[in-house]
Amino acid sequence: MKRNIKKIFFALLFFFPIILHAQINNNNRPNIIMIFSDDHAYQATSAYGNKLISTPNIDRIASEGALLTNNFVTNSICGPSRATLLTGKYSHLNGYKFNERKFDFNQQVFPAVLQQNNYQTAWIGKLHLGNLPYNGFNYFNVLPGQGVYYNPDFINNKNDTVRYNGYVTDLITSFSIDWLNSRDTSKPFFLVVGEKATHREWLPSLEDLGAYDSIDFPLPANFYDNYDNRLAAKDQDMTIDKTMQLENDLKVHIDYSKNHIYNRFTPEQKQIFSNYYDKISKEFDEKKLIGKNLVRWKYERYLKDYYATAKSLDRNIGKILDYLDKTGLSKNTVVIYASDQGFYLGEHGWFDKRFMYEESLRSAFMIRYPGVIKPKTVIPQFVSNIDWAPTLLDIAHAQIPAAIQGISFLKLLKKKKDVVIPWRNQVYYHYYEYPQPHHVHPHFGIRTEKYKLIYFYEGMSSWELYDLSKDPHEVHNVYHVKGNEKIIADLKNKLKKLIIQYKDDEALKMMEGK
Ligand code: SGN
Ligand code: CA
Repeated sequence: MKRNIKKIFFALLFFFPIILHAQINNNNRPNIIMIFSDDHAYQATSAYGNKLISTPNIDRIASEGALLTNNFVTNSICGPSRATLLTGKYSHLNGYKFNERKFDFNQQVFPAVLQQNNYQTAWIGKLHLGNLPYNGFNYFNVLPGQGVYYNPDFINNKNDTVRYNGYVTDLITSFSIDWLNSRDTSKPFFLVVGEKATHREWLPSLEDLGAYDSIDFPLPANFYDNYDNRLAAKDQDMTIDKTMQLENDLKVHIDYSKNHIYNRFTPEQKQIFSNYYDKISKEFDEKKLIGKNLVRWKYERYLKDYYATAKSLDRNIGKILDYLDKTGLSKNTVVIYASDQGFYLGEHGWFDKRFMYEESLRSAFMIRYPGVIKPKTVIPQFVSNIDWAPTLLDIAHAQIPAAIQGISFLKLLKKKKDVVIPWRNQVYYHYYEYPQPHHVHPHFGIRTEKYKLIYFYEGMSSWELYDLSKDPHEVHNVYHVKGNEKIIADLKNKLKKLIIQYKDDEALKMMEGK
């Protein structure tokens, strides 16, 4: 007995400093939840100033923390944005330039560094990297590919594909909360809640169908853009007018037997869904719209479905925030809301993304970090999605690998008033996927505070210059306007420096050939 007590005493003596050390370490390391949506335009949130709809739960993250008003992506599509999130690198260095490939998880991904720093990590929901996240994640339960909205399949980390009954955003929330409840509480955690919403075909939870039907959404100023002097903009395939489909996108006269999305419905779900969309189809038939009236109707229907899908998303974000409050986790948990890229809500007459124009170049990003970020902080500095990984590592007190191309913006978030922090005032962009889908010609370019210079190189050789201070809607390409030669030379010089800094050899060759 005595010997046992002695043993326990010595064991405690030995382990106590380790336990204490781990405890101190963990106390300094906050939990991190990144709610990462898909195609949710920053201009579709009330946090970023939309007054027609409201996203109270998303807004809560910004008002209790910081809103980043100039957060840009490096390549505005889904998979590449996620690859950049994981690696802190541009597409040409992480190897993921296009959607629908297989992301190489053998390379360094920042959640693996978090794991080395005692974090427990999980990705739940949409991943869309053509691969499973076996490196960097202790747990995953992800949608195959794009996933579907109703009664979706998930692939779990035992590699089983399981179909669940319910709406995708609700399921992702409940799986996330299940994981939080079952996690190892001795460790800090990093959880990505990978949302499918608000991706095309913009399907809300059944309870939100028609949520915005009473609102007439005004057309954006450049809705009827004629794409003058912009070859690539003229040549795209992403207009509400021609590309957006009445059946697949706007659910007019759905052929339920043929459509893989809807043949998962239970009879009850189908009833609710078709009750709503049958009315829309009837209205469509009765109106017999043509020309501008038809386009306008499509635009309205598009936004009504899109915003209703965002409403389901926002409610689910509220559930996560409530869970954190109820469990006392809010105090020591950083919450981020971001989207994988921006999206067009009728600007230039478009939906989708890809172009280096503002609505798709810029994405939502807000972060709440109690006790560290003052409520209602606004960060106007130029931040990029290459900076997300190093910032999260910095928050976790982990070392940032030298190969990461971005820089931590934690110091901007913590900033005291009147302290000037030197920061970049330009960003570099490079988009590749062509011709399908949407026929957007590959391009690279630079955005400064005042200007944007873009070079479209595949299938054409075409430069564009915008003075954003005079032309925020980017409809006047002034590249060939006399008097701009000096501005262009200066921007090309800056662009080339960025290309060299970020080691984009392919772009450098093109710049040197010019
Ligand atoms: C699908 C969509 C496209 C969209 C890409 C990429 N078509 O192909 O409109 O651009 O995904 O989106 S759909 O008819 O199948 O919905 S991304 O967000 O994954 O990059
Ligand atoms: Ca996306």
